[in-house]
Amino acid sequence: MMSLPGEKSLKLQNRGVLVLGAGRSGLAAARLAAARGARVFLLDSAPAGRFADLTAQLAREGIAFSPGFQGENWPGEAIDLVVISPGIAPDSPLAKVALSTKAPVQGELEFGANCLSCPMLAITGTNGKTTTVELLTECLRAAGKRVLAAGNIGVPLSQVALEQPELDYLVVEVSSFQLEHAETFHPLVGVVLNVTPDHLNRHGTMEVYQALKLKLLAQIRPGGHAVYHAPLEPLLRLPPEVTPNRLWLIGEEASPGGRGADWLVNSDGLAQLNPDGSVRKVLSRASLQLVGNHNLANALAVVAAMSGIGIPLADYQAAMGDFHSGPHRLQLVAERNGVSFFDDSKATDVDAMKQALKTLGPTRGKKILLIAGGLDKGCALSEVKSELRMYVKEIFLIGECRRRLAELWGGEVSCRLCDSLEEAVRMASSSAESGDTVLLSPACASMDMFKDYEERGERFCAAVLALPPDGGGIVSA
Ligand code: UMA
Repeated sequence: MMSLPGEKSLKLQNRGVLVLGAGRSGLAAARLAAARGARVFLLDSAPAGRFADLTAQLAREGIAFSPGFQGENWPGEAIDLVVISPGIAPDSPLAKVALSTKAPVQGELEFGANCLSCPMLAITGTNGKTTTVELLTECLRAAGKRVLAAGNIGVPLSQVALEQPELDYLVVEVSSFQLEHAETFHPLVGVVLNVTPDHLNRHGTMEVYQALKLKLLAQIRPGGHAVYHAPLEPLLRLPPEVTPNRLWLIGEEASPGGRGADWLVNSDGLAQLNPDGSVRKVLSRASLQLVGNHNLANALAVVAAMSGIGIPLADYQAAMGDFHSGPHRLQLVAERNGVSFFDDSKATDVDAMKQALKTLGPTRGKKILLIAGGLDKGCALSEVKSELRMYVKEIFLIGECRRRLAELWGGEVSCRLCDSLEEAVRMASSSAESGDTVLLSPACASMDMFKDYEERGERFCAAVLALPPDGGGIVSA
């Protein structure tokens, strides 16, 4: 019997495939395995009622679905491969079911990738992944390449494999959850933008989280390119025949391991550092719509990745210049009586909040009224104290961890507790004076009060637009 993992085109005919989790990834993986002739079993621990007509629909597709599965052992037929959804934590009962089968386990991303033949450009990092994936996809498209974005951005790789579009490249957003099971995922280009504390409630320690992120670079295929934030260099061991592309950002002090970088964000914009130490300007800040050094670092990663695969800047420069980051990422929602309202609901960890304060703060002074809080993901929430002290006038706290945040941050800036996001918007707006900025940048997950960060951002925008117009009224951005 051949071994399944790692084969580029998995032969699944008549194999027993157990798929864990019936969300977007699990459903796509189950359908892909079924389409390739496997006997497919799909488990989910959520109650059957949540899946309405799905069980009958899946049965018609030849997939045996068991919702409400609460066991820790697989009681059924022989299994050759387990495919696990990213949301299933290693200590959960369903992960134990995987072990009980004794079959190899692949993450959904890995499984989907093994059923695809196009080269993959994979991007991970704590913050900026989605923006970078979108920007790289746009730039490739502008350069005439057939390309799609997939992975953590919302489209499972199994779905792409099922639809088999003709592609020159697939740009893949990769999360730390997906990297837990990804041993046979070998991208052509791997990008690690940054690694700061996040998801520690799942991974336990920063060391585990960091090692997962860096695993992406260790798995780049020969002849490939590694793009990474230069200070990560001492922690890396790149495979032979992989070209390093180290990114260096303005304001960073010591050089990594005494060595230089290859690409820079400096005060002018994006630049390349030649081996002789000379600097070649690539793009000016003024030529980009993206704002903030963190976004310039994302653009720099794209330039490095494009250079790695041999696409010249001239082929995509206009697309890069026109690119705006997506909704809920430091987006100006409205201006009202001289007060600006920014939606940064995507900031679900403390580093993202720091970036928002560092982007808006220096030009606005200590004039930010910050709305923060939600579900604590185990981030080091005290690490933003100096930015709060420098740029924030008052904080309005929402969600499950609001009292703890008030204790942590109350020594730096005055904090007020709010019962809802709408109340926080009203309170911040009545405290604000002309020239101030009301910023939603929660540093926390949203699931205690909302479906996801998008719903939180939409509710923020609606609350801003519903504010009474007093005097000047609201000018929508
Ligand atoms: N489930 C169980 N048992 C468990 C946990 C979950 O049965 O112990 C079931 C749930 O009942 C549910 C299903 O598993 O029916 C959900 O699976 P999932 O959580 O893996 O979610 P998917 O819908 O498959 O979406 C996943 C990613 N979700 C997570 O990683 C949590 C999506 O990323 C991704 O877009 C999608 O695959 C396609 O690749 C979302 C995310 O929040 C955006 N990612 C995290 C982040 O960005 O911070 C990592």
